[in-house]
Amino acid sequence: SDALVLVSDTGAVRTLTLNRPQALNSFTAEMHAQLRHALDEAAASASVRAVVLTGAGRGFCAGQDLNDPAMVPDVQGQVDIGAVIEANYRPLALRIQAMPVPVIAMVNGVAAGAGANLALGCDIAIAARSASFIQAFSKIGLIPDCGGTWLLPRVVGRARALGLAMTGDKLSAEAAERMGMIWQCVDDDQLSATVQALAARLAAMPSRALAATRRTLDEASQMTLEQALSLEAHWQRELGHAHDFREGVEAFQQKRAPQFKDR
Ligand code: T3D
Repeated sequence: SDALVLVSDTGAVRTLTLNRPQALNSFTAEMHAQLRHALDEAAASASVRAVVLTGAGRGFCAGQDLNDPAMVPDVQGQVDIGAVIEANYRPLALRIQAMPVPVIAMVNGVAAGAGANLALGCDIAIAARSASFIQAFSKIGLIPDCGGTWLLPRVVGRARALGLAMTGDKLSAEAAERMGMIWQCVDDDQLSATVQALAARLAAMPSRALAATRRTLDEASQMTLEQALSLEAHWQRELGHAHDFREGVEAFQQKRAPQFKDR
């Protein structure tokens, strides 16, 4: 297929596959545009209740395509990377944080630069044992982007964030699991089944509450306890008026499986 992002559904789980395997699924402007479109479509489809993001071939995503025309210096020898960031990486990171359903990164291979932070920005990252994570930015004179400066210290703490970002060293999936950077590392031949099973489980859960959980955790990390308690009260009030809460309690009382539908 010529598509740079492949879209496929299994039940309520939508899988988006970055599809430039010859360049380890590194980002061109066109792949960014297709991914934005695919995320918007998934967000707007009531039948989609979980999204899996993965890569075709042996890599997950190698970050910015360093051969993209946008990377070619102008006559002054300069590249406007700021424009690329504003046009492409900012909207991508914000879209993922705003998804109304859980987003799982299925890290099938190397995740470098913005590709690593794309994986970390998902709600849950599960990596194949042969996969790896590289904060490659420092090697080309940049800082972590695609939300990396915000995400990394939160997920691994300042010391490890700085160590990873300054050295640009490759971190194995096992080491990433040990330091709490990802949810789980699994054997390569178990990756797809593990992720699809988890995605199907999450798809059957109350989507609106899951999305509110992500949002509240992210916002509360900047707050005082009092502010976080107010934010919790706000969301519990909202969710308490919704179908899924009534359904969850009723199903518990009736000892049956709940049928959630809010999104
Ligand atoms: O606009 C901006 O620049 C700002 C945005 C910044 C965001 C960023 O993501 S900056 C960081 C950019 N990414 C990198 O610096 C990573 C570059 N890639 C690598 O260091 C290595 O490829 C890997 C460590 C990821 C994997 O190494 P390895 O040995 O497994 O594979 P390889 O042979 O290096 O790569 C395979 C092919 O993919 C190769 O092409 P070829 O020679 O077979 O035709 C390679 O050139 C290509 N490739 C890999 N990464 C990129 C890429 N092509 C373009 N851009 C890439 N980022």
